[in-house]
Amino acid sequence: MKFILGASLLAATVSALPSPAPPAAAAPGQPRKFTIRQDFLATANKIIPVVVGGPQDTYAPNVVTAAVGDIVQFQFSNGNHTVTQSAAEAACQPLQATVATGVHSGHIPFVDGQTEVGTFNMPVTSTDTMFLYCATGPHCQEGQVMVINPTDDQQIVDYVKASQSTTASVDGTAVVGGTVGTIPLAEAAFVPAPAEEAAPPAAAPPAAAPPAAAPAEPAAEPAEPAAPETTPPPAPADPAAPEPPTTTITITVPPV
Ligand SMILES: [Cu+2]
Repeated sequence: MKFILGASLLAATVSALPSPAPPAAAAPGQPRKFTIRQDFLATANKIIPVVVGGPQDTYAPNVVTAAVGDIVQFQFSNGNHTVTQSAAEAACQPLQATVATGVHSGHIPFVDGQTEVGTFNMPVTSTDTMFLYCATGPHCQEGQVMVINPTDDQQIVDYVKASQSTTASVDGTAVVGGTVGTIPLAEAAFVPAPAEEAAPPAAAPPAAAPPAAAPAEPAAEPAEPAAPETTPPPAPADPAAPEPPTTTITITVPPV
């Protein structure tokens, strides 16, 4: 009885402490628990991956909602692409030409066999809507654009249409608004498309050998027409024979 009473008093003392009172030391053999603060989770910054390029020239996703403090991590897949900011009304044109803070990642390639993935980590410093495009070749005209923090669902649609109506893109210059880096391919948000098989096309020609065998069969058929060929020779032989006789006749006449 004394032991039970003592334990009750200890428990009452602990619960009366003003501090957060972490669960009293776990009894030997009991699991140790910890708690995630829900208020912290609600405000924690996030890393938001966006896959750039691949078999198609795209951003995936092409619409992102991000809070100040989040980091949009662009991960560059197959091809050679950029993340370049434009004004809403100037698709495929670098904002940094007129605003020094206009974002530009520079051109970041990815080829088959790479084990590292190029990244551009862009901290979100404002919830203002951002319009981004790829400045490589005709990618912007092909619709490789995206919007961060759109005010409505129509903005990405209008921005894609605007980009497709342009005739050429203008490249950015300096890397601005983020940090270029790499991550292991195993940690990337994408699995690269299988490499194109260059060998099969080369092997295909050898497969043309069968066609060679096919011609062999037709060759056997011509053997039959060979017989008709023997008949033509006799024909020319006939005309040759009559000619010699006529010449000899004219020669014998003069002497007489
Ligand atoms: Cu591109």
